[in-house]
Amino acid sequence: MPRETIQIPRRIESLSILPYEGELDTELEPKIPDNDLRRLYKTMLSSRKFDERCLLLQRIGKIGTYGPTKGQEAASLGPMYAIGNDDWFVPSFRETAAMLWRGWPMSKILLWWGGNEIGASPPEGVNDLPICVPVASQCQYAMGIAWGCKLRQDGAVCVAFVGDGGTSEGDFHEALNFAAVYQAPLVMVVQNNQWAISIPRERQTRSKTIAQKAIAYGMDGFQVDGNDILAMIVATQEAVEKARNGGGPTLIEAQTYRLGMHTTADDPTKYRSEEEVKKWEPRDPLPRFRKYLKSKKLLDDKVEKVIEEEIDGLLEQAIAEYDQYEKDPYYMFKGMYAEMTPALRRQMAELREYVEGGESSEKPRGSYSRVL
Ligand SMILES: Cc1ncc(C[n+]2csc(CCOP(=O)(O)OP(=O)(O)O)c2C)c(N)n1
Ligand SMILES: [Mg+2]
Repeated sequence: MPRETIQIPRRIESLSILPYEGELDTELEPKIPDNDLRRLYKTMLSSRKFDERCLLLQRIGKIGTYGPTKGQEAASLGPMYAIGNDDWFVPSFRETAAMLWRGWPMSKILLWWGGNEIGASPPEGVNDLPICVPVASQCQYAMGIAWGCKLRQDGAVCVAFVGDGGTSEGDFHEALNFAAVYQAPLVMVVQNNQWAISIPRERQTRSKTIAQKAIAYGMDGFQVDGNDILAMIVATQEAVEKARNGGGPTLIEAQTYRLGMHTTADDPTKYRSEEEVKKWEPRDPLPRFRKYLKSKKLLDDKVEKVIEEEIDGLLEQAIAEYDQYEKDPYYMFKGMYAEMTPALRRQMAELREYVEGGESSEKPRGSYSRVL
């Protein structure tokens, strides 16, 4: 048998439209109505302001923990513009901007981070799953949903999110392999923010890109500038259209950067350099999009002020709503199953004894802090 190079008929492309320096490539610029551009900007800014506020709320003990999304807003928001309400959105835990676009009230997102199950119930009228923390487990749900859409022939597609760290989990591989075999209408967006807590992208995989992993599954891969909302919209629109027309799944690698800490329990200065953060700051998706809108005369100081005031009002309202809910430290046990298991009952009693027993009581054996 001769020795030959196997030709693999798959595309891996990269895309960036909105520059952080230099000129816009007008040939690649998508035609998006002005009102939609403004709404996208408002959502992105809402997400940023919500993020800043959550950090403060965690510091004063109002929410348990929080995973900031600063710098990653375009990567999750862009794909949402490419789908309709009947399509499915399966998030990981850094998709605040996407959730706001889909109509999740800020108070609900606060409830989730505050440990209240009500924060996991999606708003009416959209096919969304809640925030998912067990890394990459959501890939399996997304694949099942996409396959279900195909079996039901309802024309819906599923857009799911996972992090670069999540790509090392078996769940990610199994979901993509299955989705490709069954040609399920799944668009898997990897938010490659360069870090999985303190593990850099280089130690996550030897592959040059995450997008190229698509080749092994037999699907197309797309490496996109994840801090460029226009590129994220265009890439997802193409993948969604293909999936809707029976062309199967696509893997989109959104190259982005976590400008903040992993969560409020993390200190990133322990493992990454200030120079690296400085390198990514000019690529921040928010000022890039703002500059674009200003160049199109869709934003000026007056409009911006109105938008900012509106968002600030919504934030205050959301926090006031959140404050009205009872904070129950035992909910993590009671809310797990319809009926508590003996182990959960035992753990709850142990915690209650510790909390109510004061200083002298023995510390519970397990860790009761929210692990993220
Ligand atoms: C199955 C599982 N293992 C470990 C964790 C703890 N954990 C939370 S986030 C995280 C890193 C995830 O990195 P990545 O997928 O790149 O997402 P990012 O946090 O960067 O958005 C880990 C290990 C978890 N939540 N779930
Ligand atoms: Mg990551």
